[in-house]
Amino acid sequence: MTTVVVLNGPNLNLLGTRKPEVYGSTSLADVEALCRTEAEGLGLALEFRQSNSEGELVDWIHESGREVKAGRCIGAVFNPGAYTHTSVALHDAIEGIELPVVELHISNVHRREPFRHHSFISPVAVGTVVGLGVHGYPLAIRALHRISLAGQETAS
Ligand code: CA2
Repeated sequence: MTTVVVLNGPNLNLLGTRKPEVYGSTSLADVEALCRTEAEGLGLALEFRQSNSEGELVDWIHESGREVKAGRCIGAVFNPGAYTHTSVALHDAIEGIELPVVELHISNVHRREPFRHHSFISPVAVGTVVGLGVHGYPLAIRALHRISLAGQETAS
């Protein structure tokens, strides 16, 4: 079965425990359940991961990119957390392995502090979902699925 990957960066394991005014009260386990329902409805398997380590996220991006090349994965929905605004390494990993990524943010980063307005990920993402809360995750999965189907049409 073809897989869709959902990667979450630092501190997203705290989702639902603090800052509900910014991130809502849904836990990361609830987000995983939302994603699984969406993926299964599209006939996809779900690989859902979270890490507080930049290097581990780089490794998962490489692994996902290789799976896409092998035709076993359609790409990744990626909430890089605060690494969005700092990480050249994550930018280079996505670009280097040519992983189709939909960048996702739960909050509307453009309405927040100026340091959240710049993303190192957006220039190497196929698209972004921003500020729609946790319901952005299933939308992003759906978008990746559409994009992968469109790619298959142009490839044949
Ligand atoms: O809005 C988003 O999804 C963010 O990627 C979340 C990051 C933040 O640094 C980005 O600017 C925007 C932070 C994730 C931390 O999540 C927490 C959840 C609950 C309590 C504390 C942190």
